[in-house]
Amino acid sequence: MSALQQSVSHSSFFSVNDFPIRHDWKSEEVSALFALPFPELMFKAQSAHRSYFDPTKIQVATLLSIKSGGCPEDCAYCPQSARHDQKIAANKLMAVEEVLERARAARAEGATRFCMGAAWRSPKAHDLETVCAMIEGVKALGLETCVTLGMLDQGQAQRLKVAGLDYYNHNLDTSEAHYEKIISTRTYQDRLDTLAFIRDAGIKVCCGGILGMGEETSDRASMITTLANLPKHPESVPINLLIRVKGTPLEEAEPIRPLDFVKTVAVTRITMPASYIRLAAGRTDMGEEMQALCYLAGVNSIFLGERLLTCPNPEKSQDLTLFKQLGLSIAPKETSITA
Ligand code: SAM
Ligand code: DTB
Ligand code: SF4
Repeated sequence: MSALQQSVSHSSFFSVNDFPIRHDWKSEEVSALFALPFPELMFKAQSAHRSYFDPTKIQVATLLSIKSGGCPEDCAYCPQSARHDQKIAANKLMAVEEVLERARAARAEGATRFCMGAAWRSPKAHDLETVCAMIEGVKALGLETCVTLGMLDQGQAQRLKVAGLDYYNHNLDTSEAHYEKIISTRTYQDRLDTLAFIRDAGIKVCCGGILGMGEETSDRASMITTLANLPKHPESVPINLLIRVKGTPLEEAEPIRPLDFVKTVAVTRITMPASYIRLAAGRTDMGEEMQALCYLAGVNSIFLGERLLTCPNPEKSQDLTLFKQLGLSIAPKETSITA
């Protein structure tokens, strides 16, 4: 038993040996998890969660949009695309010192990871250098760094590693089959290539998707199977609930049923037991009960702070009140066996 496991004081009937890290998931097997009776699914997910983590500890990250709007891509969910009606106004890349000021404030509020997002198809060379200066400055404050800048080539991934980047966020967003209904300006394979460059450069991977974009259960199973069968599981898996932003092609999308969302979290937890699962966008449309069920199903990370990139997030005080009600607390850095 590792020192970390010995230090975990929560009760668990299971150990990591009961939930080995696997990369050979069959899509029928993942679909069968979705079909389990809800109590069985939740028991399995909680058992997996407790084998690797203290279920009372929630990692918190802060998100900052360092360059908003004017994006040339056509992602149907995104208010930052220049191709949709009522788009977000395009602005310039923030100055390094302004970003560091925001990072200092986030650190003072208890964040351990600072994530910076830019509405780009892929970064231009001079912009990448500015982002590298931001990464160096944020790291010097003692925070973990994460950026999401769009597609990368091998050299760009290596440059970010040299700057000291900890995590890169790049989502698959949905299944390969459903993908063509959502984005036409880059392919699923483009995304997988970027993920491979990030991994090969030695940067930790943050990769997940969005639920509620008109996909079927089989699409959710397929996306999870692809993620779980990557050569290494993403260290962070953000599960976003679609924010149906006015003026985007998905503004009228049929919402996912709340329990189907919870089930998807549970299947993600079972198949990638050692990864952080982040309940990312869309929490302003969830009640406390749904968020509590997500924590029970294996969520152990959220964005804290009243803004995501361009959309609202719950008030910090609201999240802390819910934590108190549920007996949850903010996790210190690096509490998983693999992260
Ligand atoms: N431009 C970069 C890219 O696409 O990789 C980085 C920023 S992009 C906004 C990051 C992620 O935010 C997307 O991959 C998507 O999963 C999520 N996202 C964007 N708009 C969303 C929405 N309306 N609802 C939920 N998630 C959303
Ligand atoms: C992720 O999967 N979700 C975050 C983060 N990665 C960068 C972004 C959510 C964005 C929600 C829409 C907005 O605020 O513009
Ligand atoms: Fe651009 Fe990223 Fe939004 Fe797609 S998700 S339109 S790439 S900012």
